[in-house]
Amino acid sequence: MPTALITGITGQDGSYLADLLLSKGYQVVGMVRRTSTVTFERIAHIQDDVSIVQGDLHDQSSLVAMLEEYKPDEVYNLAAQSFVPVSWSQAVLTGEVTALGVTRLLETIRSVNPKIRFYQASSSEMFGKVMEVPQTEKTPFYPRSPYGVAKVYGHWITVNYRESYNLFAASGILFNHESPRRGLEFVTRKITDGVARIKMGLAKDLRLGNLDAQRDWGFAGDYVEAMWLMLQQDKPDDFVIGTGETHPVREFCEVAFGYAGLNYQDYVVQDTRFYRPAEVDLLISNPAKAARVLGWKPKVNFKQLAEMMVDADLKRIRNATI
Ligand code: NAP
Ligand code: G4F
Repeated sequence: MPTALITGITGQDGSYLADLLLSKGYQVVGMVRRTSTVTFERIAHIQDDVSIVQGDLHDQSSLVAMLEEYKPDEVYNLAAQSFVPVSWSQAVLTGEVTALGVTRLLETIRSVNPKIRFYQASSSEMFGKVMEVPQTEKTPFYPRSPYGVAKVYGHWITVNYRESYNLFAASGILFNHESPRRGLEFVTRKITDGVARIKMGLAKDLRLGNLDAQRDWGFAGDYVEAMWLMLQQDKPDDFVIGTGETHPVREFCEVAFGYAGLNYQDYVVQDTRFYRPAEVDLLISNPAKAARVLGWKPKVNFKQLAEMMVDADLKRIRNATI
């Protein structure tokens, strides 16, 4: 039975990846950082099936101890400070975790067991002010936030350790992916949570920032499959993962509110507090390489994704108000 270690198992992607790996018969080890309250909401349903280990991407010795004790065959590095706006207010922390954290983990793999297969969670935010439409594995990077800059570092250090030390280190350049487990501060979930609150009479409006930004949104459950596929190949490589479609935030509002029988224009208020110092205006992937080499294709489309998230938030808020 192979063993996989997931950093960031308590996050959106970590929880879906753990579900997937357990279904494939893996022994799953999840690294969690010490917090004063429990953050296991997304993995509550599998808590008895995974091994939880304390560790932090800031702390090299915790990473060494973890790899020595659990001896994973695969390591998925999903942990990060992942919220773009916070990367301006906590730029150094973002660099420490999201950029240098990758080097700490790669150094640990190199010294403890260089045969470990490593996945790095890279991001379409690296394309930022896009140099090409659509974006492929060859599109140059132009990050627009400290988060994007940190992810560029994480990507290149992964490539560099692959080339310098012959590690099996793959980088997945994933476009935005969402789900009912998405953090409430990200725009899609903020919208579907807002729709549910307004529908249930708990809120009167929803304050958002730039409605014209366009994103290539897919379903997180589909994207973790691509992560796993990358580590099953004969050789490590980089892959763009997305749907190949782009939609403005405004359209996500239209679909999500419309599904609940509401008109978004009656409720959405634009608030400059949610604008960013530098915006990423347009992201759209060309996932042809993933289709060709990995045989990967997304299964959930834009409308199904928005509706799935509205359904889940309506159910959650109804249950909470009973
Ligand atoms: P998420 O929900 O924000 O989860 C982030 C995870 O990282 C959480 O488990 C968090 O732990 C953990 N973490 C943060 N700082 C840490 C530290 N210092 N040490 C150890 N763990 C730490 O993010 P996600 O959406 O699942 O994304 C997973 C990864 O993919 C991230 O690296 C993100 O940057 C990247 N990515 C995401 C997308 C997307 O659209 N979702 C697209 C491209 C790339 P707590 O639970 O304790 O906070
Ligand atoms: O949902 P968002 O916060 O996601 P963003 O910035 O695209 O980053 C996410 O996707 C990346 C992949 O491309 C990941 F690497 C990253 O970790 C994260 O998961 O914002 C999407 C868009 C932005 O253009 C933002 O300006 O929505 C716009 N927006 C408009 N109003 C808003 C809001 N974003 C948020 N969070 N909150 C708003 O009120």
